[in-house]
Amino acid sequence: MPTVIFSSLGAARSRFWLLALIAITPLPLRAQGTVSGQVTFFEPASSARHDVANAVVYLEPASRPSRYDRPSGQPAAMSIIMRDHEFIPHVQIVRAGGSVDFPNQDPFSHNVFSNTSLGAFDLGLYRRGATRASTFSRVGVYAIYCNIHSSMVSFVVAVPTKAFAHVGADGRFSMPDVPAGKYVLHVWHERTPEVMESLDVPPTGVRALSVSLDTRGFPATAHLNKFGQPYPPVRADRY
Ligand SMILES: [Cu+2]
Repeated sequence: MPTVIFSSLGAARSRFWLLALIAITPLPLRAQGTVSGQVTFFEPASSARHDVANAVVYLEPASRPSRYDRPSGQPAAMSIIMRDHEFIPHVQIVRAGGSVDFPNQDPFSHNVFSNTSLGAFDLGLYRRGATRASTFSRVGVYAIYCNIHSSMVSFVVAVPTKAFAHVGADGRFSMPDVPAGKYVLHVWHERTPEVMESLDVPPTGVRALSVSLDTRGFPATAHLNKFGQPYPPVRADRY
């Protein structure tokens, strides 16, 4: 009865794989809920900039990072494209330790550098079609510029958690599947000091958080080039 033998072997194998699958499937350690809310600016209407979508929110675990917060598997490939003399997107979020590609899609050369104390880097000057990458090991905000074009500005926000979100154009944000626990809520925007608030997340999550960012003290100063000098005046005959 070879057929019977084979089918029972097959059934046994199926059971084995089913049990193996159950054994390796990570079960949620804690109940998870959504943390959502709204970011608004506290600023005079006359100078309102309507750039709340450049804000970033994330939840830093108040104690040691849990299994939930540790990076697992291949990190997502993040990019900031250089096109039309701009870094796109203006703000990118990456898990700390992850890297970001900077492809140049303009028909002329760009540079990518950061002078941040978190980890300064300079990717050099490179042409259309070329891509270089940088790794963002430490948690924090990295201001990134091009040494040729002073108008090119972007920010990489390296976060220590899976719970992060870009804020929408209406100021709303939502972070799903956040395990219950104690966190520090970080809200960052380039025109304000970073806001940090303790937040207890119950198993049902937290809705309708409200965060107001005070942009009134924002110093509108020009950034320096990679040598720490002011940019030379732009010449019309040069890219
Ligand atoms: Cu450039």
